[in-house]
Amino acid sequence: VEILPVSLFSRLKTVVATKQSPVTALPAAASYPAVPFEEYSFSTATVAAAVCLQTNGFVAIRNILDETAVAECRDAFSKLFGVDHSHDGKTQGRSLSNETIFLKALNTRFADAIRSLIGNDVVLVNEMTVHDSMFGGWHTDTTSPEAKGNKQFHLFDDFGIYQCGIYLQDNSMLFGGGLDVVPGTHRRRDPVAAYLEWSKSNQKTPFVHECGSALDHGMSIANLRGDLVVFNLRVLHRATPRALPYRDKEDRKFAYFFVAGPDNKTTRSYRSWLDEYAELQGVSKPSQASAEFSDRLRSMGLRIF
Ligand SMILES: O=C(O)CCC(=O)C(=O)O
Repeated sequence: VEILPVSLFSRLKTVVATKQSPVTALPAAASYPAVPFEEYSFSTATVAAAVCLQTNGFVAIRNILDETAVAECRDAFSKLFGVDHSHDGKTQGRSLSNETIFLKALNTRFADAIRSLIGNDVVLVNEMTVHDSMFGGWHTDTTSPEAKGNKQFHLFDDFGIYQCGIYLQDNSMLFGGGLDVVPGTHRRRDPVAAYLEWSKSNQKTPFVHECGSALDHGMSIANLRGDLVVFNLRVLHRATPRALPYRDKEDRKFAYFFVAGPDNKTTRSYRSWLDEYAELQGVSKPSQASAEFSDRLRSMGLRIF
């Protein structure tokens, strides 16, 4: 199967996204059909994979890291977070002191996949994290710019900023380890933002729970160790929950998350929002990348932004 050529990619973008349309935020739908495994899981980022991402808001690409790389990364994660896996979730953003762990995942297979899916001008936003045993509930990643920052950049039809998660274990019903999504919700109203808007409006009518029907249709993505899962920041998602304590260190959930988008006005607006939000929260922004980090990205035709 062929890798998406640039010319095809631009055509696809024209067909699927056209010009910036007026702000859209459809209400929750009555139902959200589950996407079969064969339709969201790809061995390479083909045209069909890019269409899946645009249509459903997510896609999985197999084996971005091979077994040796996964084992090395798992080892580096347990050194970074500590060998004891009985604690609650921990996360770290990129900083000068932990950069080497991020470099382990940044290979040409990853770079080629995100270029094919997002576009040749793709940039990595300076928002990348490593997670250990994080099991957050249903949410979108654009609630805060909408509800706290009053931003609208993510509400246009052609919004295309993504989380690129690399999972270091198989997703399992027992121990989690991957992502649940509600397909197609990246084109729908963010239920949490809708609720926050309602709660500020002093309305006398009760809030109509937009989430309800959506969450009945959540599905787990069957990712394996080393797979990349790319999902639109607007799609309703959660970490696949864990039902049981880990049996041993191999069940422990480790994952990378890189935010990536095209080098355009929307991605710049999102990047400014991240700076604004960090200031609002009184946290310091991630530091500049080292020369080694930037060089590695450059060697793969990527940039940090
Ligand atoms: O841990 C996961 O699999 C989900 C991560 C997540 O919800 C996020 O990055 O927003």
